[in-house]
Formats: sequence, structure tokens, C-alpha cells
Amino acid sequence: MGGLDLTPVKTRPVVIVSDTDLHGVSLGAALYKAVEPMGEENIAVVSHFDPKGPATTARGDLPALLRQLAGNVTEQHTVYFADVPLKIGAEQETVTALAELAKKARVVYIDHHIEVLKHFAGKQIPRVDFRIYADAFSTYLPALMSVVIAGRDADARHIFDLAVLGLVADVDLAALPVAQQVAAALGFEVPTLEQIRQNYHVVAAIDAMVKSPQKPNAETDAALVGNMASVVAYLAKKPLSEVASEALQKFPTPEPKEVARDAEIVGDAVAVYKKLAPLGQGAKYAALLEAALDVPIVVVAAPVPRVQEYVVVMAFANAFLGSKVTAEVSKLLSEAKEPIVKELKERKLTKDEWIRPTPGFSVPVDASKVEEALRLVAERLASLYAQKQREKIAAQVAREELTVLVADEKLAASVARIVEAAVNAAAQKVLEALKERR
Ligand SMILES: [Mn+2]
Repeated sequence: MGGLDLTPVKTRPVVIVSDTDLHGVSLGAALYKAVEPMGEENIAVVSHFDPKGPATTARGDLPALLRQLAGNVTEQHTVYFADVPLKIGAEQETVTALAELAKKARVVYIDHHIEVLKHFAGKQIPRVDFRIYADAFSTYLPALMSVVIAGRDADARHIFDLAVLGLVADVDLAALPVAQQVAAALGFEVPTLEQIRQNYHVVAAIDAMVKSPQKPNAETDAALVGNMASVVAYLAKKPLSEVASEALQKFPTPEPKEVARDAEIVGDAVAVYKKLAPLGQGAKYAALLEAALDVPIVVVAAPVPRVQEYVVVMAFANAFLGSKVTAEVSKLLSEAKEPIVKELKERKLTKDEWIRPTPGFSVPVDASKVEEALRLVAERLASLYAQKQREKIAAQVAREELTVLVADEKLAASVARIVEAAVNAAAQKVLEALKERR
């Protein structure tokens, strides 16, 4: 049987299974740090990405990995899962495989994915110790607390830094207040949102390093199984400041404000990057732009690997650390994509071919006409955004006026709803009229 060889796990009672994104590997590293005093010769790290075979991520065959693991563990083993979500579309298979594994060994399952909770809820899986948290930061608490209780201050600092890295990597803004509370209790300093924005390129560089097939060198006696396991050990062994400078050397990533210098704001809501982002780095440049500009929508173009004739133009809702309403903006983008693509087609800037959806949309455009396409997408989105703002303000004003005039609150509310509907309908007519005129 080719693929992953899990026999090194057999003789090592502590097994850490981590997801392969930055949150997963850094959480794996935090657990590694916590169990290190048990002796590295007793630790195995399993972290593997394979879209077609056994993998420690839902983007591969997770149930197969769990079954294989069950064949290599005993009563003596404790298996820690770090941020490994259930495989969508294979939930029951994953639960069954996990239950089989738990018959053989003790399992501690640390995660923060809601779907995990949903599928495990009400299912008694003996010996699986579920630690499901509401946010990315909190998943580090078991590791953090175990070293704090043991009085290992330097390790606590290290794990805390990994936890902040994990929350930024997972774009989990809700976790920031939790991090602040924990920081206050432990006497650590937690970066502000502003500092995180300014230093976002560091996170982007570490993320690139983690995802690249180049393995950072980690000196350890732990068994490292899979193509990402050495990254876990590396993050556990090196202070984060060293990891950051090495990542920036290997994957030079411009600072957000540097990227923003080549951007233009269209209307007051859309930032458009006027240059081409480097090959395959459109999403990363969009995030860098968002970090610098705090606009609700960014539009970026980037070439795609193995395709010469097309460049992808991408529009993103501020899925990063933005402070402007994301749900509203993603709705706007999903409504906008059809008419925009239609217009791009009419102007012969694109063929009807879709590339995977993003938190927004992406469309391939003729490589020789990128500038024109970028401008068109940015302008249409800016005017749609402005239109939505006007509708919102109109509805707001109508509601407030009525609350003053109509004393009865319930009556005011129902009249307000009628007025709001009327305003929306009128706005819709204006929009349609505008469309026809084009
Ligand atoms: Mn995660």
C-alpha cells in the first residue's frame, strides 16, 4: 500500500493529528509544546495534505486516515486532533471511523467548526474528549493552560503567540476580545487590530511558507509523518519572531500600505489594484489591500498557473479583518456578478467560463484587456454599493420620521415596513430604468 506510512505511530503513545492550514499546523505546534516534557521520542505528529488520498484535512480523505490510524494505535495511545473538521458530504463516515479509532485509543478532539458540533451532538462516542470552542483562539487554551499550570512561562508566551497567529490566519475577528481577556490574565500583550493590519504581510508570508512544499527544517526526535508534519515541529521549536523573518525571506510579501500605493478607490467603497498581482496571489493581495484600506470591496487581477490567455479578475467582500458589514457586501457581490459578467461578455472581455467562487466572485478575462475589465468591474460595484447606501438611508429616514410622528410604537413599526417596501420598490425601478438606458 503506497501513500502514508503510519507505522512510526505504533511505538509512540502521544499522537498529534493536525489540519494542514496555518491554524491547524500552529495548533498542532501548540499541543506539541504542551506534551514535549513527555519526551520527543514518545511523540508522533501526523499532518498530511493529499486531495485524493488519506489526509488530515477535510480537503482529502479524512475517514481513510482515521481508519489507517486505528490500525496503528493501542490502549496506551492518546490521539489529539487539532482543528481537523469533518469531511462535508462524508460526515457519517467520519463519525463512524472516529468511533472505531476511539475503541482503540483515547481521543482528544479540539476544534471550533460548528458543523463538527452539529454532527457529533447527541452521539455518544466513548472515550472521545470533545473540546469544541466558539472561536479559533480558544482552541489553544488546553495547551496554553497546561503549560501555565506547570509554570513554563516561556512556553506559555510561545503558545500565546501561536494562538494569535491562528486567529489572524483563520480571520476570526470574534476571537480578539477573548485573546485580550486571556492576555490580561496572563500579563501578555495582545496586538491591537491596527497592529495586526499593519503586520498582516508577516502572517501572509508564514501562510505561504506553510502551504509551500518546501519543508522548514525542524530538529526533533518526534516522528514526523506526512508532508506538513515538519512544519508543525518547526513552529513548535522556533520563536515566532524567527519564523516570521525566515518566512519573509523565503516569501517576500509587501506590506499592506505598500500594496495600497498601487490601488485606487472608486466611489467610496471599492479599492481596485491597478497592477497585476503576482501569479496565483490574487486573494493574498486582496487581503493585503483590505488590511491597509478598510474598504468593503476590493477588486484584484492576477494570472493563473498554467493558463496564458486569461487573467482572473476577482472581487472580494472584506472577508479579512474589515470593520464594515460583510454579510451585506457579500450579498451585494452575489447579486452583482451576473449582470457584470453579462456586460463583460458583451464587450468581449470574457467568455462564459467560471473559475471557482470566492468570498465574492472571480471571472477570467482576456489577458490583453485586463485594465478595461478591472475598471468596469470596479465602477459597477461602486455604483451598486452607492445605490444600496442611498436605499438604506431613505428607509432609515422614513422610519425615524414615523417614530416621531406616530406615538404608538407598534403602529409606527408596521407603517415603517410599508414605507420601506415602497422605497425599495421605487429604488428597484430606478435601477431598472438605469440599466435600460445603458
Ligand atoms: Mn481553523
